[in-house]
Parts: sequence; C-alpha cells; structure tokens
Amino acid sequence: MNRLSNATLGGLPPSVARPAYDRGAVTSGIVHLGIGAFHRAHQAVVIDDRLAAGETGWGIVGASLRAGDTRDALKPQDGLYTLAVRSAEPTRFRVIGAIAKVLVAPEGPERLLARLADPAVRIVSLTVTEKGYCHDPATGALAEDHPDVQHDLSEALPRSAPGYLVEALRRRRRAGHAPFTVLSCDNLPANGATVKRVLTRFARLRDADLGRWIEAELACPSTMVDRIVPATADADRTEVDAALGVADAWPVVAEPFWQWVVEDHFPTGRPDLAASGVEMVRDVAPYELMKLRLLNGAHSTLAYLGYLAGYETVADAVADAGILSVVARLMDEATPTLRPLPGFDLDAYKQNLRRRFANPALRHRTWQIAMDGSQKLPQRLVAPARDRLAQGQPIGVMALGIAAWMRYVTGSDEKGGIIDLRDPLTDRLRTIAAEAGPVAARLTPALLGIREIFGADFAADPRVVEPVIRALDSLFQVGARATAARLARR
Ligand code: CS2
Repeated sequence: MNRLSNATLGGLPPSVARPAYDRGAVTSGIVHLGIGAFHRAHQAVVIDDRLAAGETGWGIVGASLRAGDTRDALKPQDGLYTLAVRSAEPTRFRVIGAIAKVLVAPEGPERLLARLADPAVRIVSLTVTEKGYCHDPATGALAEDHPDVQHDLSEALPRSAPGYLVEALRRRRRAGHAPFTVLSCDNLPANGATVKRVLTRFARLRDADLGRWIEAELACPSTMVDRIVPATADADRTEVDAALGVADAWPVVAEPFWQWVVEDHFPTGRPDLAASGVEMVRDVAPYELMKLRLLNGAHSTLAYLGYLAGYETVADAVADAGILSVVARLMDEATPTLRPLPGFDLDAYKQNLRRRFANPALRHRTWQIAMDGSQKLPQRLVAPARDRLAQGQPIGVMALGIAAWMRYVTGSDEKGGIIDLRDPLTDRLRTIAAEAGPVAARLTPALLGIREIFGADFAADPRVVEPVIRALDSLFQVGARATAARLARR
C-alpha cells in the first residue's frame, strides 16, 4: 500500500477531507512542544483551518521532548496524518496538513533551540502533560529538586520543557528579539499563570536579570482545552488505511466535540482563532474550573472505579448504572465550587458530558486516564474538595474518587492481578501501599500524607479522612461495582 503524503493526497477518495491550500506556501509561526495525539486532534485542526483561510504564516513545527516515534511516522508522510472523528454516526476522515515537520529534541537540542529562537516563531504552544511542567502539583511552584530541573540548571543543553523555553528566551533576549507567547494547552489549573511562575523561577535560578525580563515581558495566556482523544490503536490504523486507500502510520481518533477557550493576550500577534470557533475571552478561569472539575474529575473517578470493576473502556464503565450515578453525583458535588458563567446552561453541559463518556465508538481506556494520578488529582478532586469543605459542605463522592485512586495504586486489582501503574510517584506509592497493607484505616492517612498531592491539610482533617476511609474500606471489602451501586442507592 502507498503511503499518505503530498504526492498521494490528490488520489484520496472524495469523502476524505484534505488541506485545501498550498502547503508549500506555508511558513512556520508556531512551535509546539509535545506533539502527541491530543495536539494533533485539537489545536492543529484549528490551525489547519486558519491555513486554509489564508493565514499562511502560522504553520506548526512540532517537537517531541522524548522519543522519535511521531517524527518517524510523520516524516515519510510530509507531516500529514488523518483525523478520524468517531461517534454513533459513520466515522469522518480528514487529513490535516498543519504540521510542517517534527523535531526530536534529544536527537538535536540545538536544532530545536534555534527554531525557538527564530523571531518568525511567535507562539510556542505546549501539551507536555501535567508532569512536563516540573512543578509541585499541590502548590504550582517549580519543583527545584526535580532531576530534570537540576540537570537543566547545570548543563548547557536542556531536556525539560521549562529548560528549553528559558534557554530559547535567553537567546531571543540576547539577540534583541521579542519573546514568543507561551500557550499552555495542558489540563492544569490556571495553566498560563502556572507556566509563567515555573519559567520565571527557573530563569531566576539561572540569572536574575533574565528572570526579571521574563516576568515583565513574557505573555502566557491561559487556555481551556477539551476534546476526548484516546491513544491510537492498531485497529484505528487499519480502519483509516482502508478508508484512505493509502497507509497512515499514525492517525488520531477523536470525538466530534471540541472546545478551546483562550485568554486573549498575544502581544506579538496570533491567528484569527475566533474565526475557527475558538472562544477568545478575558478570563478563562470559570471555563477551566468547570472543565477540570466536571469532565476531568469525573473522568478520573470513573477511570479508577471502572478499571477496578473490570471495565476496559469509559463507555463500558458508564454503562454500569452505579458508576454512571457516581459520575452524575460527582458533578453535582463539584457544582457549588465553580465560578458563574452568566447565561451558560450547566445542566445541558453535564448531560452532554455523560453522552460524550458513553460514545460507543471511542474505546477510551480507563487505564489510560488512570495514568499520572498524582499529577491529576490535585486539580480534579483535591482542590474542589477543599473548596467544598471551606463552604462547610461534605465530600462524599469526591472522597470515593480519592479512595478509588488509593485502591488502584495498591497495584493489584480485585482479582489479585497486577496493575501496570504509570505515575512519576509510582515507587513511593508502591512502598506506602506495601507498608500499610490493604487496610483502609492505615492506607488512607499514609497516602493523604503525600504533600505534593494533598497539601498539608488533608491528612489531619477528619472531614476528609473519615469519608475516604469509609469508601476505601468498602472498595476493599465489596469491590468497586458494589461500592458504586451502594452509593447509587443512597
Ligand atoms: C483525560 C483527559 O486522560 C485524562 O486524564 O481525563 O485526557 C480528557 O480526555 C481530556 O482532558 C478531554 O478534554
């Protein structure tokens, strides 16, 4: 089978959408760090629209900070790849042309730095996942003892995202160029302010003047990004190849829904994102709280419960009436902690979330969402729980979400099978779980003592400790399915 490429684009079946612009005329105004499936199914699609609308200065150079697999797949395809939009309707296929090339940072740090320092680049966007910011998830401050931060402060060539950004900004400043705008597209609270805090501190540790310049000059607008994009599986490739009649080594699969809310602060310019459906606003916080606490909070809760209950995908998990009820109640519990969005129909939003979770065609694995819980829990469950306690409200469902994570990180499932834990804190979590044993009254305080996740207040607060022990005890005694069903009956 021929490969998807500029040369084979013309021969695709008419049902497959494709770049309706001259890719050769596009220049690169954006560097994107962390060129994973999410970026390719979300921001790159919007940029593809802008290129088609004639804003040809905003092509994307992608960069992987670790492995070369995306580059290896996309290079023979001239950067082209397919977006397959899946729902109960027939799958829609669209070839995206926004990515001109992919750099692999560890293979050529200087190449990436040179690109970042190029004044033609005016936006550097990021999807490096929560852990890529090298920050303390509980406080949002730079984790100064992080091995990558230590490395980047002592060596000439960086390896972390903050390290690359600060070194590139240093070079731009030295050359008399304006800084690029840093556009974080990760699911962090106040992602713009967070990345700015991390970069400013990192720069200060290198050079006080540089730190001051970054603090004064660097724009880091906050964003809320939303689209469910499961990891691409082999079956997806087979489906895409059959639809295209040529081979695509790395398509992406997504739901129809997408949302992108962006704080409108781009001192050195931006594409007309609003013309492609992006919401440009003054304050992203109400959108971000809503999305992190309703969608992502529910996602994590149902991922842990669902995995433990033996459900492979999100759709399978929410087909369980008990788990679906937990999801609905979690959203209601989080609602009083949100910020008002005048005129916004929150009930319709919640209902739509439940519909999105039930999308039968997505095959989004509970195990994928369960990953990196130590980095996700703080904004998804801990912060809203803290807000509720401050309002004098109990945290029954959030406590169950936290307990389900605790049960999950013991590393063995309800049938005694081994769970493939993926988390920067895995070693610590395993040690704590082994020392405490499967005893809720011991495991709960031990895990609540992890300050990077729960801060200093949770372990000592009976309004947290007691409901979490109760929920965790139930998970140990009767399992996830029965625990969810019990809660549904209450
Ligand atoms: C998920 C998110 O894997 C996860 O942690 O909760 O990737 C989620 O699918 C996206 O944030 C949806 O916008």
